[in-house]
Amino acid sequence: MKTIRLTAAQAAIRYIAAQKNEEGEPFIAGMWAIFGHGNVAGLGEALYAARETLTTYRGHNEQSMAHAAIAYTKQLGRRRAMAVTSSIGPGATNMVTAAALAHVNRLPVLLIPGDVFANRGPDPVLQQVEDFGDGTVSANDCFRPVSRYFDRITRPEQLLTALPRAFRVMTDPADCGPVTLAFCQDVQAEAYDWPENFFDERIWRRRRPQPDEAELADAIETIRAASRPVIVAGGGVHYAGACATLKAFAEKHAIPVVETQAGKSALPWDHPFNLGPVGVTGSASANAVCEEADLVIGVGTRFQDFTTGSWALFRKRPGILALNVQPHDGSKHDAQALIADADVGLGLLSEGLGGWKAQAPDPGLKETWFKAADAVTAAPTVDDNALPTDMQVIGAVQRAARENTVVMCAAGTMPGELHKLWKAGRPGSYHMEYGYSCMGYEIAGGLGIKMAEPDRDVVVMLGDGSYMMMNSELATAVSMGIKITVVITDNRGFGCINRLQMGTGGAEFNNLLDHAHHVNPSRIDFVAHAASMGAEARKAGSIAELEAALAEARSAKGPFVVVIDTDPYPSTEAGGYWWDVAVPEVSERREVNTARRAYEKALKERH
Ligand SMILES: Cc1ncc(C[n+]2csc(CCOP(=O)(O)OP(=O)(O)O)c2C)c(N)n1
Ligand SMILES: [Mg+2]
Repeated sequence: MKTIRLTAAQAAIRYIAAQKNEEGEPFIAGMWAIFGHGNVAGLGEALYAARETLTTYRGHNEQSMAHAAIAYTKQLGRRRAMAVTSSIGPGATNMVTAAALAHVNRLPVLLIPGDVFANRGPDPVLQQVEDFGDGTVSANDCFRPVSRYFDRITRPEQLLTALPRAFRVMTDPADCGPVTLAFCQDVQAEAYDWPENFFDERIWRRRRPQPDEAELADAIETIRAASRPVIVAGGGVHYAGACATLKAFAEKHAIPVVETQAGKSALPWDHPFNLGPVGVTGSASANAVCEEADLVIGVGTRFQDFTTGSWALFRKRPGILALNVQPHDGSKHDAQALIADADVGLGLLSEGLGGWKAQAPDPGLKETWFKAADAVTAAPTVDDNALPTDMQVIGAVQRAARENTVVMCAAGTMPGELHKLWKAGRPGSYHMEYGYSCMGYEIAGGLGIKMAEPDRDVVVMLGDGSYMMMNSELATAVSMGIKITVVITDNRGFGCINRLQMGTGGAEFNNLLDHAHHVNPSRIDFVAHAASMGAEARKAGSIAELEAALAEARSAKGPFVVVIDTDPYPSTEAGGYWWDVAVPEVSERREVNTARRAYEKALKERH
């Protein structure tokens, strides 16, 4: 056997660069890195040597670098992914939140935190977490519950099995998620004689699991027996590339489709069978169809509480049929499972159903919904001096959007409002991280989306809270010459949580900056802040000025930030659904007691 002598870090990078997707592209499109103790000497040297085959990108925070990596793969429907390396200790634990985000959203990312010395010679090293009773624990053990595959590389030759395992997990549609290879720093630098064929190019095909015959037959029978079925389209529709098949399926069998946050844009907003967003942040049209359905056909959905109205939406106990590639998701809430790739599954179901058709949805439902939605997104009249609402901001962004625009967000007021109100034209035009709904995903995520699809216009929508939590990759976008448009709605605090607090009977407390402990009133200048990182930045004093700024953003070369003050109180009243948020059973506040009574009533109705 021919061998080649390389350090473990050099071998890892060489192997990573040789892994291709079925389109022949490198599966790992690049490595985000912040070096420090534990990765600069080993991995740093290897990445430098391999810079022509695997690009290294430098960010400003390990968590947000990983957000960029995760947004990249989400936007590409998991066809490609990115890697992120950190130092040991704080650099590593900074990535734990991002690992959880990828885990919840079933998105592949390769995390390579440095780890303590395997030989333990210099222990304890700088940043080493010392467990008094367990010599095998390091800070990286925090990654275990939030990785689909976790390994600690304590000998070079472990990579011979660990790396193929890592790629198997990242490219498997059912198991897909974050992989953490905690890489001991002495091992990174250690040389080994590697079999040369370990570095041969390898193609990782996307597996498209076929359904079990009996499960398929049962599913066809279940659908045939239904008279008012509804399809809940989740993120799996996008990841399976099943949008066109879903559209054909809905049309042929006259079954209405409703969309989750991850599923939105599977069907164009104005398609007659797209009844709109479902659940807590859903449209009245979609939720009305779900309430009356006798069969819910979940396609690629995790049935998260925002989708099911904490299951209250299905209180009439319709049958649940779950077409999912992952048995865990396909069996939730006693669902009848059809375990298969969404595209394959829908195709076979359609074949089996032949000419069978359900009753087409009432077009009046959508008409009524859009009347309500259009009213809240319309530009304010000229003599309206009130602060703009977030819904009016969405209207302005929508009017400025083009066919290739991607709107994105993760947390705050915007996800719910965008789910309800955004009119998504084509698959991939709506990018919402609402699995982990992680504040701070937005700017770095926008960067990742633009790296994935450079021809798209990327509009990042976020609140002042999310911006303050994590904004430094704006400077990365500036230095990489990456153009994204960032719209900051400044309502001076955590508006959506303030409303939730009020809705559960709470006093306005610790959410808006005015209601938080302070000596001086907040006077954050977001325009100056963004400009200080090199972005072009504007303040819009009105919706009309926002529209003008968005027009200006078109010709910007790099990131363009628009800040607009909005009213923290209003949200779209139309549509929506109950969400289970536990209200205190005893309280001195009358409002809490009232909210508790309403809560108990809602719980009774659900059960
Ligand atoms: C990392 C993280 N911390 C806390 C939360 C809980 N949370 C959700 S939205 C929100 C407030 C968001 O404020 P902002 O971005 O200003 O949006 P707004 O609701 O004011 O429009 C908070 C604290 C979260 N989702 N993520
Ligand atoms: Mg805010």
